[in-house]
Amino acid sequence: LKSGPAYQTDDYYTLEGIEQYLKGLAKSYSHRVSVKEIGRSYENRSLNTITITNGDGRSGKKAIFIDAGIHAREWLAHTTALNIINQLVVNFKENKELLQDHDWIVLPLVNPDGYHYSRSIDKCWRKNRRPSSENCVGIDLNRNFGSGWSLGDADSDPCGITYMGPGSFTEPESRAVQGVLHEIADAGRGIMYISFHSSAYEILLPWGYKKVKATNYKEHEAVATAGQRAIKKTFSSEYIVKPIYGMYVAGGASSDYAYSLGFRLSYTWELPGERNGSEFEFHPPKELIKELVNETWIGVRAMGVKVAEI
Ligand code: ING
Ligand code: ZN
Repeated sequence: LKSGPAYQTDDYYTLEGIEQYLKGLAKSYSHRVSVKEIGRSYENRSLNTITITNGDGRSGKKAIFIDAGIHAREWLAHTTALNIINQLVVNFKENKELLQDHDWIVLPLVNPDGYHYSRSIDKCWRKNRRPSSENCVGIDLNRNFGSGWSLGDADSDPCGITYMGPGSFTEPESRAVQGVLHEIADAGRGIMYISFHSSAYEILLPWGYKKVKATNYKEHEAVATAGQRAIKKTFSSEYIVKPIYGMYVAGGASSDYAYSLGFRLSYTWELPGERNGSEFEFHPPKELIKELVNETWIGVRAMGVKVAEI
């Protein structure tokens, strides 16, 4: 067996680096892994998912869908998703129980145009890169989904940082996510959705567009708490588990949409923005990448184990 590309922890990935990493894995582990283009961004970049199985050929397993980088500046999110892929593919032996009854599908880069812009021009860019008016650019993809679109904290000003767009699903990137979520949910396979953001150290539960708890809120809480506890035990970091609306009411978010489609569990995961009291918000120093992504993996893994029990 050839060994595939190693996950890089010494720096943030470039766009090309991410694509090469995914394609390299699909080549080296073709019996367990496949990469698929699910759409293209406004600037015509590929949006690639990687589907990870245990290679037993059983189809129709429940699927855990993870995405990252809806917001361009949240660099830790992209690399956290890549580490999860690495754990499931390269460290397969240690983690294969997680793939026994579930496939994992990961979209590590929802907003490649924004990420490119954030890496090269404006570090704090959040939205996509489609012109939104004569003078402004960008739609907030996490306000552009079709669940409670335009409600609450969603800006109708095209120049605003949380601009919701001219309608729901007007953006190629949110439409691509909609497509995969639909495909999984319609096949009755949607067990868990996690969307990575930063930087509030929180695991957020539905709903976000209204002040109502998910009907299976207890179950959501039980699975999230498994992650929270595992992280606390290993790293002593303290995540908060709460409904999205406990932070602020906002419509058009991806995790509300996934839940509305029938994903049994749906989370927005806010990664850490500080360590040992020093704040880095969206851009942790490179030296911290390894520790931070490993911390999150401990939590995601514990949630995967818990989901296998339900
Ligand atoms: N946070 C999310 C945001 O889009 C959120 C929080 C999630 C709001 C779901 C509404 C619904 O604002 C970050 N960090 O982007
Ligand atoms: Zn975000």
